[in-house]
Amino acid sequence: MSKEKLAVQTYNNYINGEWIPSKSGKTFENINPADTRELIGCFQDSNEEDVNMAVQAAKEAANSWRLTPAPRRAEILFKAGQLLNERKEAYAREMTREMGKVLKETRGDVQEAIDMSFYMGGEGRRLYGQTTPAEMPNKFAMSIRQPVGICAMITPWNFPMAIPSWKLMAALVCGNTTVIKPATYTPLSCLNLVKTLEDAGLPKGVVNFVTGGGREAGEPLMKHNDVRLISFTGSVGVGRIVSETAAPAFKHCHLEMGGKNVILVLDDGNVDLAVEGAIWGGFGTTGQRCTAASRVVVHKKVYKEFIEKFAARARTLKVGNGLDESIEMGPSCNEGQMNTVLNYIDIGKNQDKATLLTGGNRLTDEEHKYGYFVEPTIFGDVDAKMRIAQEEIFGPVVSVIPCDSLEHAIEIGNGVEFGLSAAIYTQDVNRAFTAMRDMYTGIFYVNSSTIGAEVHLPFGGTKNTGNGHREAGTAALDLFSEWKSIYVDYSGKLQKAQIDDWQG
Ligand code: UN1
Repeated sequence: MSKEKLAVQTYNNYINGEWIPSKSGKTFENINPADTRELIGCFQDSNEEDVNMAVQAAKEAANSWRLTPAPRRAEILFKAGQLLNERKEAYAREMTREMGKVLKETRGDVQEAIDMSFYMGGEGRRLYGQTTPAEMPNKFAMSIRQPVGICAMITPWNFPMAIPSWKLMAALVCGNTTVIKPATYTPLSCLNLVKTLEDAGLPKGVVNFVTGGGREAGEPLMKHNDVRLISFTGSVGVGRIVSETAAPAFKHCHLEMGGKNVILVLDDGNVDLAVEGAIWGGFGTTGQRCTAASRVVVHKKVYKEFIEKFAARARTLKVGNGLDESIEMGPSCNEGQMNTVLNYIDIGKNQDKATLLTGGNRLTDEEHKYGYFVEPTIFGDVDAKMRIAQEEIFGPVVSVIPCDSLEHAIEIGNGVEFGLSAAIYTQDVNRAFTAMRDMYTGIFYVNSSTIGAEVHLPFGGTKNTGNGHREAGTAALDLFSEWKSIYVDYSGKLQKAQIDDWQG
């Protein structure tokens, strides 16, 4: 495929309904990780002053947005969903160019934003609370959702439109105003989402978009006194900083962090299906999903068959520029990430001393030398305690660990610091239900890979993956709204709960 060239463009922040440059006067470059000679565009290197303006705009818009009926707010989300659908192909291509994942997957990323727009649009006519009996006569009791306030969002580069949509759509339908700061590697996809909301008729100030570094823009955003909620998706290290930053003012804090997800393949599992699941979970999105299957625990009876087929299939994967429809795996998203991956491969070989079954190298031939490409890599005979089996790599590296039984598989599966997603391949319903119950994760699949969560179910995980919250599904409404319990006494007298006998 011929290389697509865009005239280099400078993109602005979106504050109070205006596309404006940063007060810093500085920009940063967004580069194509499949071909670093290609500049996608320049984005604003924002600072505290820009952040303050964005939060101020969100503050000024808060009251009228809060008072806009939720079904009316939702109409804008529906419209945005329609527009995203019309623009899907163009946005997917831009996303492949800035992030690297293949077109099929960037179309999926935009689709996830479309799904979330419609799903949360539907919530505009629900946002259910409870009505419930009161304990005294002539008294009415109910609970309603109210917005939290100004929500700050800090989003990652691996799902550059889907994850911003999870946060924005839920926050908006609940009546919050927002400031979003996307990852510096993929600002264009988030900008496209914000632009779509603008085109769908979102009033000024309701969503504000600021690009820039974590220290210069992210930190002042999180620390701002007027921000009530911080929603962050990213690494455990940064998540801890976010959590500590939120704590002194008791800001709501939602953290979605790493994973070391596992596929369990039992001796009665369909091995060919499990191989396909491991390929998709391990190498889809170049292994750069929080939900990626970076460990496969395989019963000894089928271990040999599994690793042979798995490695053989991995060797056939076509690695390259994701804009080419025949490519199955793109590059690492940036140089730092690629170096992390290469470092873990080195650890696997030289420190852990696992068996390298396939891959292990950066691709440096003519086709790949300008990108951050690493071969699909599989380690076999991995011990569950090795670093490659414990630490999140976020790249195309899978560890295969032998096991003796279902119980052993579950023990290995749970033996990591994270708890996002797990899967089992078995034909035995008893074993499937046992694993479903005993795997301590937020997501679980039977006879399917660890990736592929749908927007209407809760998304998130246990242990170091999160801090107890979930996004997507109705769980996201609990994140982006506060409960208010309301008692209406129409008895015309003072009735005292817990004190009065109901007969008065
Ligand atoms: C992520 O990996 O950060 O379930 C999000 C999935 C996608 C979302 C992944 N729908 O793999």
